[in-house]
Amino acid sequence: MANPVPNLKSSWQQWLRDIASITQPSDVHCCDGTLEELNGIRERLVAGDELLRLNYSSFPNCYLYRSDPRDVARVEHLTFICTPSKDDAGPNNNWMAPDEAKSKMRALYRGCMRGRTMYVVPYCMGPLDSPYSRVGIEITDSAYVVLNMAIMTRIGARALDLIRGGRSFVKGLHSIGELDPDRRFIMHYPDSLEIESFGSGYGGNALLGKKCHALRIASYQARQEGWLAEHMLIVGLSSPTGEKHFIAAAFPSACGKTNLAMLIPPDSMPGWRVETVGDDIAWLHVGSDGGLWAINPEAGYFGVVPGTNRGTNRNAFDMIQRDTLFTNVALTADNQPWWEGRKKFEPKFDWQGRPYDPMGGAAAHPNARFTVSAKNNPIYSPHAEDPGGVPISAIVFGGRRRAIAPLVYQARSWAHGVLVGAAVASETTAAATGELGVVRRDPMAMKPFAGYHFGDYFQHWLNVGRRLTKAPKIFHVNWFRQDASGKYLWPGFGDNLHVLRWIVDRCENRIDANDHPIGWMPKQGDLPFASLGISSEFASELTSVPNDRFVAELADFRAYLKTFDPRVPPDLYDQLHDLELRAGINCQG
Ligand code: GTP
Ligand code: SPV
Ligand code: MN
Repeated sequence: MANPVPNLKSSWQQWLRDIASITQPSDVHCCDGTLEELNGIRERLVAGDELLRLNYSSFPNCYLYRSDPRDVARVEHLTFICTPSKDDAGPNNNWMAPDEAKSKMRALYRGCMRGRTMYVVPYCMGPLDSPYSRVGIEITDSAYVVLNMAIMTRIGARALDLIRGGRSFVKGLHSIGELDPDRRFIMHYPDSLEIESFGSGYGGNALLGKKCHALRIASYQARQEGWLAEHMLIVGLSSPTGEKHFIAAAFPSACGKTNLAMLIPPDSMPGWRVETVGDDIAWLHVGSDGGLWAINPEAGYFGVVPGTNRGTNRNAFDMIQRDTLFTNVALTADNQPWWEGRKKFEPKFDWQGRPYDPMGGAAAHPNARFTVSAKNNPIYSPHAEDPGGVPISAIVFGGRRRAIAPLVYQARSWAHGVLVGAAVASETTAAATGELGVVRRDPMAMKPFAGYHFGDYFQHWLNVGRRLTKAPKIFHVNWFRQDASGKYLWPGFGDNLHVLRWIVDRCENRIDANDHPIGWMPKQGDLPFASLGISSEFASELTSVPNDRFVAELADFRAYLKTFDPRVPPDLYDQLHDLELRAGINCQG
């Protein structure tokens, strides 16, 4: 680096002064993260009718926030990676030259906090004492964002101490602006560790520690430094004999990470125990033992509310009965939160606060969310706070595919697993604005979150694999296969533990599998389809891949991969070629 080493001890204060002089807030509040401080912020929002206190006897310490109806999901088309070279951002990202982005944002930020408080939120991603943790400061004019950051990350004095001690930190600047979708941008400058977000107060657009820092900026740093920042849950499983495994799984947004991370073992698997390390993001490092070790950089959950109930996920349902900030759910007549899939009661007001009209669509927004501390999770793993992380036995990729991907299969090797991850595709969900239910390619569930060129990213995955002498095994799952009428073939939720058990048995080399062109598939009898009431017709559909669809899928994937040339690793093409040969395809495009 040509730049002289800045005086880090004071650089953060100079930065605050610079931002305040541009944005012109009426006052500045540095958050220390105490309970009294957060209660005060919350009370002011309640007094100003920006936050609604929910029914205290059924939902103690729970609140409802209603977003601007034009601001209810991530906006991928307005999200940019601003590297000096466009090529480095890759075709998987929107790109803008750093200077152009900076001046565009400067114009938006000028005077944007007039009459508002500028909150300064120092935060730490990961346990405060972990060598893998990273720090940042988010400046924001949204008190709602502060309340969320206080749950989702470790904010306050201890994070600031790390920055004062000289740690490099990510500078995040956020303003809700006027919430105008036409004046909204989320910019990332990975080289200078900066994030600039304007015009949205929602989730991944505004809680800058989450997708912006812990995935886009962190993935860029991770490539330079030899680790991985991934859109993955981390879950621990203990068998009745006491054997323990941790699994990391990458599924696209709203495709089941939180649910798998908090799974309740089905009655048919007595003695099994599940613990949650993380539900959305994993930072993975090669350990001195040659294994892969994971920490969860977050401290809370920003989870999808609709569909959560005692039957699907009792842990999540219990967890959000107290101390929870709800966003865009509906309301019952007695001020309880209500959502589609909540079995009891009925909505009186929809997520926009209008009288609920049963003919007028969903009462809760399909991307309604809960924000809650991980400490509320009845199965929060004590290992989630381990500074060195947890050892990963298996990596699982998955997506929402109604017709093609089987319930589960295993990759033949790490390199084949990287191909399996690169080939993930999924039907789009309400987590991002845009058309719903259309299949799109989403490698490693990182399409919206990789901070650099996917060709380089695939190469980086291969490189990390070469350093692993005890590499996790790699798998692919699909809970969302449907019959012709749209009914799910697999019960999902708690019963997904049967599939995880097969995965663990494969990791331990305890069971054989069928050699299928796509990878290793379960042998008949190794998954309890009949006892789950699944017909043999459905069972065979769940464990098969129709060859014509597979051939078409491979052609589509090859064309997609080509869009990342010339940076696609030759080894990945070799893997694809081998797969095509196994599938009986004799082509090279
Ligand atoms: P993000 O927070 O957006 O990253 O989402 P996520 O991957 O954590 O997804 P989540 O677990 O919140 O699930 C999203 C939706 O999928 C919810 O409506 C769930 O009810 C549904 N879902 C989760 N697991 C399963 C499953 O095993 N089967 C079926 N059919 N639906 C599921
Ligand atoms: C996702 O969309 O993957 C989420 C929600 O986890 S958000 O925080 O908005 O990114
Ligand atoms: Mn997510």
